[in-house]
Amino acid sequence: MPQMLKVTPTEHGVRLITLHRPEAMNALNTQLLGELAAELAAVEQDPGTRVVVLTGSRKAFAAGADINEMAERDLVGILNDPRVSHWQAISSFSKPLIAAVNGFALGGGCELVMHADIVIAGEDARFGQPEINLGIMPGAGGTQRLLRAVGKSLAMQMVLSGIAIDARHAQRAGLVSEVTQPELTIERAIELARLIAQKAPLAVRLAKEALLKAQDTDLASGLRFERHAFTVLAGTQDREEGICAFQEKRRANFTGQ
Ligand code: DAK
Repeated sequence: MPQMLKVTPTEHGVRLITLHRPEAMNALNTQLLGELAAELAAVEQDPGTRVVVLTGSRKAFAAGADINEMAERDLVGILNDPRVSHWQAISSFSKPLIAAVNGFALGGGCELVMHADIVIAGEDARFGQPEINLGIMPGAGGTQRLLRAVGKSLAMQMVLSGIAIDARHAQRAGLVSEVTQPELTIERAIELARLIAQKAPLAVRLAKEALLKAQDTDLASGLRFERHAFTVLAGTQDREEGICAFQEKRRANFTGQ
């Protein structure tokens, strides 16, 4: 049973996972990251859960790695850090992941946001990579994913100065897709998740993979992957169902076959 997560049973194909470590602004210690990695691994095996919404509290999505825990680690501890494998497990999650962000998303918290496929933010959300203030730098993909998300100049500004940006700025820069009133962030993320959960699962999965490829491959290889994925989907029952439903003017009933 997770202790630092609240997990809402799957409804309409959507599972809501809430980071719950209120006494420390959801700082990501080894236990919390481990519970999250394990929960996502369980969702991966559950055909009934098609989309995950990940959120924190109104005050903080997550204020970064747990600084007190970091203080206890020396170089050997860092080299054998169990958090590395937890981060890897989180980054290999293949179903759609939507982050609903309110309050602070700092350091590892901002990096966790960037593991999500879609980010919905409350107006009061703040995104930042303040590691430089601790004499370190981002270590869970922050330099690589932030630059790809917001471009070189803003990524450099955020990582080198440690200054956070607000939700509107994050949206203009491409880190966030929609900004809502803070009390509506989770509701909007769930609405979007339910919509995606109704689509053909194989198409969703391959489309996600193809879009992620675009971030780390050259155009020719990306186009080859897209062509291949498109061809794979041509042989699915869900493609037949989607086209039939359109022609028969009814809603498609996708099965993942
Ligand atoms: N760690 C531990 N405790 C934290 C924390 C954190 N990151 N952030 C907040 N807290 C705790 C505070 O210590 C305080 O605890 P008490 O004093 O009440 O016991 C409580 O949460 C409430 O915080 P504040 O009193 O500070 O609340 P404020 O509203 O005044 O300020 C704040 C909120 C979020 C602006 C502030 O707490 C803050 O600046 N927090 C630190 C933010 C930060 O520097 N984050 C970056 C951490 S470095 C790795 C991958 C990634 C990373 C590391 C390793 N590997 C793959 C190995 C990532 C590194 C980081 O994220």
